Amino acid sequence: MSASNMRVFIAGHRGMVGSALLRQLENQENLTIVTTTRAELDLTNQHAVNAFFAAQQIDQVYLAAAKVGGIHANNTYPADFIYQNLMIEANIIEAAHQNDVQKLLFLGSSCIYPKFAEQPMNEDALLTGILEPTNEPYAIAKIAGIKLCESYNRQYGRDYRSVMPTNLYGPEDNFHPDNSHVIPGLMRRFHEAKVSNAPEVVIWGSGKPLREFLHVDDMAAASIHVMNLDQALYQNHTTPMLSHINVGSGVDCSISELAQTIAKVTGYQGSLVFDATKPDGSPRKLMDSSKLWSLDWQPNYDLERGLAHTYEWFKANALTLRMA
Ligand code: GFB
Repeated sequence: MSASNMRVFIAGHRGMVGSALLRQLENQENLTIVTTTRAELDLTNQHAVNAFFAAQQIDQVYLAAAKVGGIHANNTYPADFIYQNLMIEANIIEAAHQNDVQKLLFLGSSCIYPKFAEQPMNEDALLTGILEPTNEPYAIAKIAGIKLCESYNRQYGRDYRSVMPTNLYGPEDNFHPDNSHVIPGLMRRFHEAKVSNAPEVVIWGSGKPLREFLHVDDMAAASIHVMNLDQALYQNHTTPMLSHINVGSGVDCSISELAQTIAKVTGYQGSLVFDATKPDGSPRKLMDSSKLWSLDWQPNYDLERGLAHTYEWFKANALTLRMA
């Protein structure tokens, strides 16, 4: 294989992370980006995924396809979250191996770590305690994805790597009023409250949980960085059975502070009301990303600038927002 004909498959290129990867990779020289839509290829269908890989001559895979959602969606559709994610990752990883794809990057989630993991959570916290119940099925599927990569590396000598993002936000997020994550959910609610002059905006839960957020363009840059690390360097920073790397901003804030920042960014001046009947989820999720930082990567956006960028995108795309 020469560098000039490297074919890179971005699975999930219409999602928030996949589209950010596409924006950053599509102008790189020596790469041909391969994508496919859900209508063309059902990633939960093993036969179809095998046929796709057999036809496409793929050299590298970014596995960014997943069924994702916020706390309400995870709690309401647990079967969809565990089934679809297990199928997508098992089908793609096995088909990649069968078709001799040597390099793959799997994208996981910070919810793989135990609910009461020591903070900030480092990679060693995996499988040391009980998970947060609102997203346990999704987390189990993502843990299985890491273990699939490690198992193919150990048994077949593959170079399948995993990155665990903290809570992400940015362009192409899902702005559904109920099924989204907290940033798109609140951004939309504050925007609509501003437009309609509503006196108050409701925030789910107590406002006390602490979350770390990362702009998706930083996540895409980190993913490409980890994919391109020299294999010996990657292996020096991981072990065969603990091979994933955290990707975070290193800064967390309370949901109440987040809501105030979104109010500022959107220009909403009414009151904030907390609905304690809604679940809080994990009390705190701050990643220890020092491993990645020691591998020469740092995030670019701070939260307020990232939110302002996302709000500009939201207003420019208000008529075509994804709401799943
Ligand atoms: O973003 P979120 O759904 O993700 O919720 P998790 C974060 C916090 O924000 C929770 C509160 O304490 C919510 O109760 N919150 C307040 C809201 N208002 C809202 C709102 O309007 N919408 C939403 N969604 N939350 C997810 C997992 O957990 O994190 C997924 O369910 C995934 O599996 C993702 O791992 C990264 O951080 O609680």
